[in-house]
Amino acid sequence: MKTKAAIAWKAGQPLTIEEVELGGPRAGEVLVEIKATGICHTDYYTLSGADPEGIFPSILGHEGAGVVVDVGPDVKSLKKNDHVIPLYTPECRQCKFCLSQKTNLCQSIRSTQGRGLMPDATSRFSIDGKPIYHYMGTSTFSNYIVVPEIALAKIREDAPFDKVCYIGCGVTTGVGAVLFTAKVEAGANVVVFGLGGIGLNVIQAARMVGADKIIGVDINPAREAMARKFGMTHFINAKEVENVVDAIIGLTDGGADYSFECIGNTTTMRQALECCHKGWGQSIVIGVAAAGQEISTRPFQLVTGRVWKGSAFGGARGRTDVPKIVDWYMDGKLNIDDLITHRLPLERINDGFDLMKSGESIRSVVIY
Ligand code: NAD
Ligand code: DAO
Ligand code: ZN
Repeated sequence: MKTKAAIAWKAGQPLTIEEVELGGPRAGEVLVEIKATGICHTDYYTLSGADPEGIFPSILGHEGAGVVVDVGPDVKSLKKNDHVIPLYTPECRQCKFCLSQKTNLCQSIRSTQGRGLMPDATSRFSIDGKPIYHYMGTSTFSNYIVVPEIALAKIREDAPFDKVCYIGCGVTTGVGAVLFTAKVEAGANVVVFGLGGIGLNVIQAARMVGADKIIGVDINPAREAMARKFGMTHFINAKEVENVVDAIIGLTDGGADYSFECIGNTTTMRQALECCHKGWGQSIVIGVAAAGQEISTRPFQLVTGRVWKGSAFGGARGRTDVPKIVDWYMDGKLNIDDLITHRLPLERINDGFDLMKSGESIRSVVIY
């Protein structure tokens, strides 16, 4: 069949809208009509050329929601017309990683996904017979996609696609980091570095679990009002204080119980660790730093009880946890609507990237 998609031909070039040939679902695969997709910082990271795993030409996008159109042989858990969110972190429930119950990093299709291919090592997308590569196993900048069954979360049918698509990455990454990775408890002091599409979701989850102080750090003062609306109690403009770590220690009687780095900057990663309370403070790295960068701190920071952790997709097991997060949104426990600042047709997807780069948008959503 044919599908309309935004193609990334080369790093650093705008996407172009094209008609693409899409092969049908094979064994264990599902054809999905994408109804809406968010544009995330990570799509920009790959498009910019900074991502060592970036492959071109490809169809980017990993934050979508849509409807099952067809299923291939052996698909058991999904049927035509089911509503789904594609998962860049699948959940096979059979691999060593899934069975460990210690991680959400299912590895069953990791090697082919990282090469822009389906599990049988071929691409379903082509133009004039030449392959166009998949991205993060999702490629939601295409109106129709083929995805392995294990990379789809089935969600309730009354959830609006143009809102819950954001659960495909940003919401789950921020909320999950608080609930599943850090397991923040009521009364804790929390610090969030970076008040963008991820950091604001960390803030709303910290409020949801009953955190005491929720301190936001950013260099963009325009982010303060939105962050306060989501639960931030104190704001630090990193450009206006002499020492961010000292400012946080002063506000928290010795340091944060939990900090979250939601920028992707190795300097703020160090600050996020060192602002944690001696003896127990935990710092969670969410931001993705540019290829080749390294983090550092004095080892005594760890000897004296601070803990450095990372979180991918919020530690969420996609098929199990994403439907629950959709329920929390539908029950009014999470605010997604106010974070979606712009809505665009696919033809204007490059404007969405510009809005992100200028800091004007929190989330732009493409509606098919
Ligand atoms: P964003 O651009 O929306 O937000 C980043 C925020 O950081 C902005 O408000 C910006 O003003 C602020 N900022 C930039 N430099 C700063 C500095 N030096 N000090 C303080 N604030 C600063 O980005 P986002 O969509 O929220 O993504 C944040 C990071 O999370 C990115 O690196 C992204 O790739 C990563 N990410 C990780 C995962 C994961 O699973 N770990 C998932 C999605 C995104
Ligand atoms: O299992 O080795 C692996 C890779 C897991 C990918 C997790 C990606 C999380 C960070 C990238 C940001 C996604 C938008
Ligand atoms: Zn697995």
